[in-house]
Amino acid sequence: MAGMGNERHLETGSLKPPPAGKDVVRVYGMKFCPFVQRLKLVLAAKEIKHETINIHLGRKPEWFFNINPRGLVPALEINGEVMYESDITSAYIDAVYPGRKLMTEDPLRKAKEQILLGDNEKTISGYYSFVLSSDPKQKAQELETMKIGLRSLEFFLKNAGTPFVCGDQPGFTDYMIWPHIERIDVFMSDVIPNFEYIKKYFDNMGLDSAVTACRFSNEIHIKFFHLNPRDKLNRLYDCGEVVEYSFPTKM
Ligand SMILES: N[C@@H](CCC(=O)N[C@@H](CS)C(=O)NCC(=O)O)C(=O)O
Repeated sequence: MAGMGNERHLETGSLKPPPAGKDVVRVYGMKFCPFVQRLKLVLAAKEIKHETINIHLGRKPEWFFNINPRGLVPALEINGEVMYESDITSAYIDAVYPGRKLMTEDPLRKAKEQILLGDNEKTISGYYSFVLSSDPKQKAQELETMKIGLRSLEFFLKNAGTPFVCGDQPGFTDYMIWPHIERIDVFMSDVIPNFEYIKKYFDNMGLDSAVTACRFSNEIHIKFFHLNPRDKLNRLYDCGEVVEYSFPTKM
């Protein structure tokens, strides 16, 4: 969807984009990256205008390592200052920009959400290892790892008694969790219906305007990822609509 940015993915040999204008929020992203999606969800929820420079992760432009030496997206650039890591950049945006405050303020609830995000790492690692493995035994193990994380989310939602992790509206923690839940439903569609509270949560999140703005159809997800899940070089980064930049990208 447009929220993720349809800008062409720049590759090795491309020209470095000119500096962003004063106070312009610039996101270095990749259209299908769930970590970029975290930041985009936060920007969408707070209705913050921004520009996107997409990076081909199989053939990264040389200059990108001067933006993020880790070579990862998302990266955020504002007035020449650069930050990276999806949770850190998202928290920065929430702290500094106007709009709905997304971070939970109550210290106890916030602590519980942070524990949940720790468990969510199991959901993420299990999910990736499951979809990237072709060994049935390993897949079964990874599914179990993923379920440890999902059980923690189920438990949280049941105890909280609220439609979202952050309460009556999706907040920071929801936007950190959602991108992988979206993908689990696409690539492992029989998993979420087994969790009563996560199923309701999934349906509720699907109605949120930030989620809709940053969500791809199952078909587009499958086209991008399943072409060859292990081959970063030949993924269809420019899958779907493509927008060209207003500045030159080639000599
Ligand atoms: N911990 C990072 C992870 C970001 C990440 O893994 N991004 C992937 C794309 S989904 C990436 O940039 N991969 C490039 C690479 O591994 O070379 C964050 O939360 O921002």
